[in-house]
Amino acid sequence: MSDLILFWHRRDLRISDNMGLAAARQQSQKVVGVFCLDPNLLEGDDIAPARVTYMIGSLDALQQRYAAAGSQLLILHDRPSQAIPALASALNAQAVFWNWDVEPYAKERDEQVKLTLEAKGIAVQNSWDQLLHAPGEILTKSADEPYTVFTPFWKRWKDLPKAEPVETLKDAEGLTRLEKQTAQEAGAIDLPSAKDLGYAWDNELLILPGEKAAEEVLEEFCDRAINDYQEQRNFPGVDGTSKLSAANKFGTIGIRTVWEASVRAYNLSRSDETCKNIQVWQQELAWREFYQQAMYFFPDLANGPYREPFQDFPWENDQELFLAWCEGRTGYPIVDAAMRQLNTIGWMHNRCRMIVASFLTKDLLINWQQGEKYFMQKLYDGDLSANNGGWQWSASSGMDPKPLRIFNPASQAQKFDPEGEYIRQWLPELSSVETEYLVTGKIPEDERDYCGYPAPIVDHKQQQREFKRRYQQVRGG
Ligand code: FAD
Ligand code: FO1
Repeated sequence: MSDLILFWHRRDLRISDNMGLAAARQQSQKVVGVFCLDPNLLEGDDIAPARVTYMIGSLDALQQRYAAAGSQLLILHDRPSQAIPALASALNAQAVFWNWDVEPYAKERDEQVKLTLEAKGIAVQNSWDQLLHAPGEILTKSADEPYTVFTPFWKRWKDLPKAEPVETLKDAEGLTRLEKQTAQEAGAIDLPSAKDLGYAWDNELLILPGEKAAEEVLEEFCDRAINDYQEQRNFPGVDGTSKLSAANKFGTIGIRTVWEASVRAYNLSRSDETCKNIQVWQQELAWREFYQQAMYFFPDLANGPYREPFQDFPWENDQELFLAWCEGRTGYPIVDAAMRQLNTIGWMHNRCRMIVASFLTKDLLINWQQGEKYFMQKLYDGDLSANNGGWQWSASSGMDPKPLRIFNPASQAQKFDPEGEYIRQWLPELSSVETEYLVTGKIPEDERDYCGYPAPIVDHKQQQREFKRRYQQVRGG
C-alpha cells in the first residue's frame, strides 16, 4: 500500500483552515483531493440552480488552488458509496480522510463509505470542521443533554475558547500529482458546468464562488459593516449584512477564520457600542451552530414539526395561493418584493425571510414544509439545518419557547422599509406609487390597476384570527 491519502471534500470547498485536510497533510506528503458529484443530491427536487452554480464555481477555484499547491482535485460522478472506495482502490491509497457533517443523509452516506473502505483494508479518519463547537461539546449542565433553547446555548457557546485557523497546504510543494491517464482510469472526469448538470443560472451570484472571494467578502464586511451590524441588519434596503451564507454553507471559508476576523474587529473597536454590534453578528454564527447541533441530535426535524401537536395542524394548503406567494403576486408589497428578490438573485434578506415565512403559514395557512422546500429550490445559500430552523421558528412548530409569533406585513414594512426603497427596487411597477401606500399595502384600486398590481389575496386580520383558532385547536386549548 502506498503512502497516498485521499481527502474527500463535500462542504469544505477550500484548502486553508481545513481541519481534515490539515490532518491528512500532517500524516503524508502525498495528498490528493476528491469531490464526488452525487446523484442522490443532484437529482433531488430541492436543489437551486444558483446553489449548484456557486458550488461548481467553487470546485473550479478549488481545482486551481490544488494545482497551484502542486497537487490536484479529482472529480467523480457516481454514488459515493461506490465511487470513493473504487477510487481509493484504484490509486492504492492507504487512507481516506474527510470532515463530518450533521445532516441525516451525510451520516448515512459516510457510514456506508466507511464500511466499504474498511472492508478493503483502507483506513478512514474524520474530523469536525464546519463548526466552532462540535455537536455534543455543549450539553446542558443539569442533564447532559443537547440544548433545545437558543439563549442558554448561546451563553455557553460564546464563552468557550475557540480553535484558531489551521494551516494546511501552505508548504505544499512536492505533493503528488497523478498522470492524467491514471486519474482517468481511476474514474476521474473533467468538471462539468452547472448547466451540464441541468441547472442553468444566468444571473450574477451574490458573491463570487471560491475561497479567495469568500476571504475578500469577509474582510470587506469587517471593514464596512460589522461595526454597525445591530442597527443596520434589519433593513432589507441597506447593505448591512455579510452575505457570507453560501460561503459558510459550502465551506469556501473556514469557520475559525470567520471567527478570528470578528474577534480582530472586536479588539480594534473603540466603543462599547461597536463591541455590542460585533457580538450580535457573532450571535448569528451561534444560531447557525445551534440549528446544526439540533439537526445532528434530532434528525426528525428534517421530516416535520418538532412540536408534536403540530403534526395534525389543519393547513388549508390552497395551491393557487401558494403559487401567488412563490411568484410574488400576493398583493402585499413587502412580501412580493421579497419573493421577487429570491427568484431573481437566489438570496433573500433575513428580515424578509421571516416576513414571507410568517405570511405563508399564518396568513395563507399553508404548511411551512412547502415553503421550506421552495426556499431550497431557490436559495443559493440553502442549507438544511438553517432553513429548517428558520421555517420551524416562523411557523411556531419548532423548539422556540415563544411559539406564537405572527408578523403583520404592514407594520414590518413601516418599521424596516420606511421609505419603501426595498419594495421599489424589487417591484419596479410600483415605483411611482406613494410610500405611504407601499408600506401599508393599501394601494388605491385605480393605481393598482394602472400598475398591473394585484389586490391583496387574503385579509391579514381575518387570517390571523383563523390561524389562532386552529392553533388553539391543535394545542387543545
Ligand atoms: P449575516 O447576517 O451576515 O450572518 C452571518 C452568518 O451567520 C450567515 O452567513 C449565516 O451563515 C449565519 N446566520 C445568520 N442568521 C442565521 C440564522 N437565523 N440561522 C442560521 N444561521 C444564520 N440561512 C442559511 O444559511 N441557509 C438557509 O437556507 C436559510 N434559510 C432561512 C429560512 C428562513 C425562513 C429564515 C427566517 C432564515 C433562514 N436563514 C438561512 C438564516 C438567514 O436568513 C441567513 O443566514 C442570512 O440571511 C444570510 O445572509 P448573510 O450571510 O448576509 O447573514
Ligand atoms: N456534496 C457532495 O459531496 N456532492 C454533491 O454532488 C453535492 C451537491 C450539492 C447540491 C446542493 C447542495 O446544497 C449541497 C450539495 N453538496 C454536495 C454538499 C452537501 O451539503 C453535503 O454533501 C452534505 O454532507 C449532504 O448531506
